[in-house]
Amino acid sequence: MSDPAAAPQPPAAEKKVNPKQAEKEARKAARLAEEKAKADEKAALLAQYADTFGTAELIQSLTYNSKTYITVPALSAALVDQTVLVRARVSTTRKKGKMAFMVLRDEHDSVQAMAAVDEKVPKEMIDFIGQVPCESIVEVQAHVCGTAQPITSTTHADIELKIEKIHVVSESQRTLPFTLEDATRREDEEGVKVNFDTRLATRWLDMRTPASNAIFRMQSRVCQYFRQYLIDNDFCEIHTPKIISAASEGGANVFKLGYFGRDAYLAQSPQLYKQMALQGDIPRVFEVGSVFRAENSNTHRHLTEFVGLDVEMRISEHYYEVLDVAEGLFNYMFEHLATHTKELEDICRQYPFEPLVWKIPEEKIRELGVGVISDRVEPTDQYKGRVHNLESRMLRLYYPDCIDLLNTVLTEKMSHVDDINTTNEKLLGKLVKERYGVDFFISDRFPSSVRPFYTMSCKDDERFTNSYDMFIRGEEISSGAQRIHVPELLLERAKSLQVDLTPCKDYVDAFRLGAWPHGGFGVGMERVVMLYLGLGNVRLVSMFPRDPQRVTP
Ligand code: AMO
Repeated sequence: MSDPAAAPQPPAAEKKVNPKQAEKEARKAARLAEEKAKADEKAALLAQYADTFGTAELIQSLTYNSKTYITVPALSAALVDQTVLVRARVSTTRKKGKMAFMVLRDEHDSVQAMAAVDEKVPKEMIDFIGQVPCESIVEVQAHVCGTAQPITSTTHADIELKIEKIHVVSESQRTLPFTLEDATRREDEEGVKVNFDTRLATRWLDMRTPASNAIFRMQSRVCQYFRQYLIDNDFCEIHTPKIISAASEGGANVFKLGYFGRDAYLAQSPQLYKQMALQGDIPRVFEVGSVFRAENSNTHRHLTEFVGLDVEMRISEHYYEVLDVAEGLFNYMFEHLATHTKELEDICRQYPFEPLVWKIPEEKIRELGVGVISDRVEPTDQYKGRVHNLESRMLRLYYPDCIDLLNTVLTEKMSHVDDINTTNEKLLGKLVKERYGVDFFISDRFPSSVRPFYTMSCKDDERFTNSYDMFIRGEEISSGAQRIHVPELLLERAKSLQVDLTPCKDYVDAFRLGAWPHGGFGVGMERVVMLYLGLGNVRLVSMFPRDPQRVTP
């Protein structure tokens, strides 16, 4: 067959030139050439100013300690008339005639920066400043000036920066997913509000709002004070595995993973391991670590991954020894958290809340006949309210008495061994606040039916256990108990609750080589932060929350 491509082609017809078309093309070419010339001229001009303004050279570890920076928070009137080098975020920028203004911010603080055309500042620099996208990071060399009138829109009211040089270190996208102004608005304020999912999708932007930023600083403090108090009280920090071979809390709420051809699970709590650690002769242990719960609970207080603050310790005689530590710990934590007034104000401005009351007023103790355990004063209070001592004054109520208190308002009365649901828990918190004036309380002697297999029963009544929960503003933040340290008793109790301990043989065996009597508790870190701050959703205090609907970002 012949190749059609190789076949001789007829000569191409002479192309007719359309004079109108040619003229149009020539005009276009001239326009493009003119534009290019202008761009080249501008580029040449900008290159000439490269040292004064423009895009900063990529930071790539070429120099080291070659410049001295000052942060926006560290600026002050003491620096007036000095030249400073600041790297900060651009909050706003605006050009006004031959002048340009910017608000630069970093952390809690902001400062006004300005430039005006003069012999050192070309008009091009004013244009440049006017078009830097908000949220970009810039590096500014500036002269610090005092202000004649206080500047009310920035935290530094008495100083202003006169920009000498400005370079963009990292330019922000011009369109933001939301404005910080909108995301800072209180629920009851007029104006646009930002949907919470939208905020979570760009958490790094949301965290630039004062309240969100302060929440994560408070979260850090909660962990810091937790650690500090326990270390000061002879506790030793431990790290238990998060990949384990059997469910730690029993039940079905456990994430299963493939593990080299067999099944493994994500730890639902460090429970079994913190107890085993004690049997290795460390008398008091604690852990701050991730905890995983495969609970399909789409509520304001459930996460599938949260931070567990866990404590376990030897006891000599009574689980009250653990509660005394818990009280000391929370008292220390709350007292120290209250000192962070700047953060608390930032949070309160967007999410108004009442400060937490965790100590019963002394007059209430006398008036109600609240018992004082350390002074062996028995309660005459109708609900047998007790405190450890007159200094700590944190309320303890037996579970059955909580039911009695609830029954004063419930139409459908509960029995002493019924489980208190979330709604009634809230109601109980309200009743306790009304009667005892506190937002924090401990309830002890929970019914056996609602506690895990490792919980020690009450000697006087097997229907109840040596266990407790702690509540803030009517919501659980912690639970714990005296544990069973006798293997046979542990197996017996597990059997009666239909929990198979075969996969936890090592745990049971840990009590066969001489076991210390012990107890402890586990605290949900996010719950503490949320409820201390009176917030309505645990996702506000979890930086990148994990719930049944969310595994990104
Ligand atoms: P518990 O299961 O009650 O007890 O958990 C202890 C505390 O952890 C918090 N918490 C949660 N926080 C966020 N999302 C969740 N899904 C979630 N589930 C629980 C609560 C709770 O009080 N091993 C025992 C503790 C112990 O006895 O030491 C345990 O894990 O604040």
